[in-house]
Amino acid sequence: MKATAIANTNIALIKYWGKRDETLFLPMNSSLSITLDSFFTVTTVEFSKSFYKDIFFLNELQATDKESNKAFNFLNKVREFAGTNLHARISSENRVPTAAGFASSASGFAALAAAATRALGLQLSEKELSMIARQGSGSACRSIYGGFVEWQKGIRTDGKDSFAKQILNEKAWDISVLSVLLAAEQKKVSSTEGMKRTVETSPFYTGWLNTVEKDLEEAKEAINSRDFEKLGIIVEANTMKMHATMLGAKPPILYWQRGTIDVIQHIHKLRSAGIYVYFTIDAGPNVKVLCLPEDEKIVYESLLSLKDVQDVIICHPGSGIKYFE
Ligand code: 2P0
Repeated sequence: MKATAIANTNIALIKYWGKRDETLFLPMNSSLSITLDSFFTVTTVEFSKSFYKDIFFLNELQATDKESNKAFNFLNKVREFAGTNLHARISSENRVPTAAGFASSASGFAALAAAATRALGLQLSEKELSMIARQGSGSACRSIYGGFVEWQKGIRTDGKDSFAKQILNEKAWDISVLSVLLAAEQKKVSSTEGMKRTVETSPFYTGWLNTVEKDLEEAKEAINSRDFEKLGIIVEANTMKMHATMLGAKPPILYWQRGTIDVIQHIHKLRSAGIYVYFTIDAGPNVKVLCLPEDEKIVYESLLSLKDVQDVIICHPGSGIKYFE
C-alpha cells in the first residue's frame, strides 16, 4: 500500500486571503493561479499494519513536531474519508525554498493528498482530490491541475462546492514567471495567522471582499483572450490590495523587505522603458515577476543586477499531479 506523487507549486494571480471555515479550509473569496514547472514536491506514502505510529521524513530528515503534526492531522482526514486506521510512513522531497513566500504547502499537500489516497487504493476524480488537498492547505487544491487554475470558493458549509478547476492548460499560453529570491529565512507571521488576523481586525478587508470577485472575472477574461497587459495590470493591483488589507490589521503585518520595494520600483522602470512586465507578491518578501517569453532574458538579467537579489528562477506554466508506480 504505497504510492508516489509529484505536485508542482502554484502562484496566485488573484489571491486567496481569508477563511470562512478554518477546519475545512473554506475561503472567503475565489482565487486564480498558475501552476509552475520549476518548484515541486515528490512524496511517497506507505500504509502498513506493521507501523504502530505515523512518521514523516522531509528532505531525508525526520520532520519537526510542527510539520509532522500538520501532516498527521491531514492524514487523519484522509483515513476518515477512506475508512481506515492504518498508520503511514511519509517521505517528501521539497524542491521549493520553504516558508519564504514560495507556497511550499501548496505542492506539499497536493502531493501528500495524491500519494496517500492512491496508496489506499482510492480512485478519485481531480475534483475530489482537489477538495481533499484543500483540507491540508487552501492553495494546495489548485496544484492538482496544470496551467491556469481557478479555485471556486463555494457557499456550502460542508465545503462540497469548494474546489479548483483548470481554466486553461499549461500548453495553451506560455508566459514567463521569474521567481526573485531575496531571503530564504522563515517568515515571522504564517499565511494562516496573517489571513486570520486580517479578517478579524482589518477595516480594509471589506473593500477586498467587495472587489476581489470582479478582479477574478477580469483576470479570466484576460487569460481567455491571451491579453497579457490586461492580465498584468489586474494581477499587480490585486496583490497590492491584498497587502494593503494586512497593513490595516491590528497589529499590522508587513511581509516586504527592502529588496521587495527595490524590485517593485525596478519593474516600474522596465515598464516605462516599454517592456510588458508585472509583479505579484505572496505572504513573504519575495517577488514573482510576470513577463512575455520574448522578454524573459532581458528581465532576468536586469533583476539579477539588483543588490538584494540572491537568485532568480525562471518558471513557465507547469503540469498537474503525476504519479510514479
Ligand atoms: C494564495 N497565499 O492564494 C495566497 C496568497 C499566500 C498569499 O494561499 O492557511 O498555505 O494553509 O490555507 O494556502 C498561502 O497560504 O494557507 C496562500 P492555508 P496557504 O496563494
